Amino acid sequence: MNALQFIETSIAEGIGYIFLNRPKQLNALNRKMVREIVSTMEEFDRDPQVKVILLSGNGKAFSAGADIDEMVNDDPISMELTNQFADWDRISLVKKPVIGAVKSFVFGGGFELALSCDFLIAASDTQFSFPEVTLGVMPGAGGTQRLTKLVGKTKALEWILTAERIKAKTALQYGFINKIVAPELLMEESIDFARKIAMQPRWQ
Ligand code: DAK
Repeated sequence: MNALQFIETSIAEGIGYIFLNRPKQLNALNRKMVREIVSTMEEFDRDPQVKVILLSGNGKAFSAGADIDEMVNDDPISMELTNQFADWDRISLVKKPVIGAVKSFVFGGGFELALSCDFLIAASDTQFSFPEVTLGVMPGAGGTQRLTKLVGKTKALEWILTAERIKAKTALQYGFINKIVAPELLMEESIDFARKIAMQPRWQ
């Protein structure tokens, strides 16, 4: 594995862990971090030791979205050409189940990343939002389609065009998360959930 700068990874009891690791920036996603997340997921997908992948964030928040400092000199054309979020499509090719354990801010690219997971377990303080519209752009990593598929066009369009902060309870009501847990139990409950999946018999 190449040296990882912006995420922490480990493997234990069939679970491959990925922790976003820019806590001071609320795990804002820079381009290198995105590449690290995707390549680690692909490595875990190939690794027979790993049965299930658990993705979370160090510090207070899951992720406050794309790194605004990195985007500040971008214009719409260069953003389109860089297309950093195209990498998210590679996550959907990962065959092993991916569980997202999310908390506090799950914004923008962080929300897109969460929606790329197969399961979401959310701390009760979680807020999901697409603030892109307040910056004059649209979610660019498939989140518009993933959210629409999960909750239908009516609510998805409303949330995307208003940047509303969606509380965990509302997310559960609309069925795009699996469960809500107390913040202090997020990892414990997520690991329990991951173990249930990891222990099932399977090929390989
Ligand atoms: N990027 C960089 N730094 C961030 C950040 C971000 N997204 N979010 C927070 N931080 C940093 C803050 O600057 C602050 O740093 P220091 O001042 O301490 O050095 C630190 O994290 C703590 O943040 P706050 O002091 O603001 O913490 P609060 O609890 O008061 O507020 C907040 C938390 C999440 C409400 C607030 O930080 C916030 O509003 N953050 C920005 C959220 C946001 O707008 N995220 C970006 C969404 S847009 C596309 C390409 C890209 C995109 C779309 C399309 N195409 C190619 C089509 C865009 C995607 C997005 O994700």
